[in-house]
Amino acid sequence: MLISISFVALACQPKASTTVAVDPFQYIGHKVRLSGVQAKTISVLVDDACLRQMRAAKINSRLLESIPTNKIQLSVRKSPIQSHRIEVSPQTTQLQIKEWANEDPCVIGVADNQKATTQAYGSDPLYSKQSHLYNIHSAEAHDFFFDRPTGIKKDVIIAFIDSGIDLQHQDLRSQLWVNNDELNGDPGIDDDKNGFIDDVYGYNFVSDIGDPSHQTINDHGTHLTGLAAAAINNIGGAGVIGQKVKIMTLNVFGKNWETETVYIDQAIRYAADNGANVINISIGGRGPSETTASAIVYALKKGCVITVAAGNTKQDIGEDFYFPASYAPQYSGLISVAAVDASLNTPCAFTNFSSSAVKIAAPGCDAAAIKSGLLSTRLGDKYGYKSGTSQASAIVAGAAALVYGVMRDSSGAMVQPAEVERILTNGSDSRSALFRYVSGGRKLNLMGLTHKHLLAN
Ligand SMILES: [Ca+2]
Ligand SMILES: [Ca+2]
Repeated sequence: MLISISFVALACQPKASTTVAVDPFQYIGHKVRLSGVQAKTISVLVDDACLRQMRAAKINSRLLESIPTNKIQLSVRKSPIQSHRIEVSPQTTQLQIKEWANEDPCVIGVADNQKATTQAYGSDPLYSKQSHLYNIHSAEAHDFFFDRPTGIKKDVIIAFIDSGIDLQHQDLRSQLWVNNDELNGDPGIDDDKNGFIDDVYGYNFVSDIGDPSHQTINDHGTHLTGLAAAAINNIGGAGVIGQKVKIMTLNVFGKNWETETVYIDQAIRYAADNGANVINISIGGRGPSETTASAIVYALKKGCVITVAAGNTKQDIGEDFYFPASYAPQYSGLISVAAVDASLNTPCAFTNFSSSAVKIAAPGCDAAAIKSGLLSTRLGDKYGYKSGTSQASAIVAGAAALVYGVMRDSSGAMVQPAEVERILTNGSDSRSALFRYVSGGRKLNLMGLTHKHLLAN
């Protein structure tokens, strides 16, 4: 019995190292915690019992006079101390609030009334494992792109020129671009007369069929699509732009594991002609293709931003031509992307590089993750890890869509791809460890786009 009592007593003894939670106002003694920035509202901490006594004695509190009386519900709440909101006005300046707070016995303290954003962003169960989203400060930037009056209002269309997609994937189904004329039209007929039969969700240029689904187990396209645009706040993971986005799938591999540039050309022109705003090409090869360059120019002139993977062959693409990324310096709006580690911010071991021909870097591997990959959607309604400059490019495609959407919906003017490139690169971090790999050592940072006021407010 004694023993058990002593145990209980011991358990209740705070250890020497235990941290006691300290109320900043009660223990440190500074009543006023205002940063001095022009906040429109201030949070006032009030001792309700004190205020009740003051009121009973008909003593006025100068500070609390600025709060409507019915807003202060004395003694109905459990906590004897409550925060109240005061609006700063020409009559109630920060200086006055400071003075009044110091002289008022019922006011325990005043502090900035800070903005906070909903943490519902990234409520997707796999979100916490998507290190690349943390790396680019996706959650912090969410409010800027979606929750302000100047945020994105209409869907931005991203075309993926790739190996296809899992059209049934639960995290992608809601994100598909749909050609309604074909959806509601007749099978075997080119209902919208765009030159392609049954192109409901995109097209398969190799097999010449409307269905762009994967025809091999190479689910490269599904992984990239999820990185850029998986639906947010549902199941699975989230894309860089998880809402206000539609995915057009342009399959240029068909049943093969390799493709030819002619299919890429066709797909680029299809995207430009059928409303894509951003085109991602996470494909690479050795030689130049002037027909592809021509298609690129066509799409850029039609207002499409194009993101391309720098390649995974550890080469300097400013010295040795790599298709199509080495075209990037010639065309503003054609954005070549190298890969960095999402946890370490160092170049991924495989990444191509160039201080002149690579325009930006983004997460493409993660030393701390399974297979050093990034977590995204996979064929068969699954999720899994893959790495590559392909992945980095898809992430920049998502970021380009965010920038494009804000520019288009806040100005109403036609968005110039060169402007999107300028904003993405100027808003990026500059890292000296990346100077040899990327022009300016630039690494994608969505918060940089908001902090540097690159986009219209
Ligand atoms: Ca058609
Ligand atoms: Ca999701």
